Amino acid sequence: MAMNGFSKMAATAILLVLAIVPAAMAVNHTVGGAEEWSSGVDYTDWVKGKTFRVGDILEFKYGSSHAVDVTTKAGYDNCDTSESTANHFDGDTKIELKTAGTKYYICPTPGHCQNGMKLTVTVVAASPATPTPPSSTPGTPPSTPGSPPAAGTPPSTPDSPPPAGTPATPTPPTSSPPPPSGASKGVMSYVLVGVSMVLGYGLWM
Ligand SMILES: [Cu+2]
Repeated sequence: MAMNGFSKMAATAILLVLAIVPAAMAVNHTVGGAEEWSSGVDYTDWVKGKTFRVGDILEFKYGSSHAVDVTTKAGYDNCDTSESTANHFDGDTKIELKTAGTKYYICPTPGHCQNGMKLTVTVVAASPATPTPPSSTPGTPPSTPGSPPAAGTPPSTPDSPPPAGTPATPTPPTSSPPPPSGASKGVMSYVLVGVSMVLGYGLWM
């Protein structure tokens, strides 16, 4: 039953790593790139080719003549500030994209929105699955690369593990290329893998 404990430990380490990766992929988008949030920038052009996911950040950087209004489609289309649901004017506004859907932002300074200082982005689900276009049906499940081993099945263990109580039975595993000299060494390698993954996780953070 010792093998079970070790494989559980390794599986836990793997799950920890897998759980961290998507969180690390949240992106901070500086609106307008180097041109930031200002007059004379084509924001429909800036949006092209970019993917905005739930959890990403839109960062608006701008001078004191500008501001950011969160608005509706009507507010965006008509540059109508009476539609605004929030107003930011601190010069460095970070807006987290909390839900999927289409978002609308305009500069409320008179004339700026009409001259193109307006932004709309389509936010998609957080999972890094297939980048589906916004209008298609969001029914495709996230595609996992390959087929992961079933839970509880330790990777590359000997087909017939030694019975508990006889630790020194030299049965080399058939699936791993370099056969260790004993079953106990095989167990030790699993411990080392598990420990190094946990250590790597710790260093990574
Ligand atoms: Cu402006």
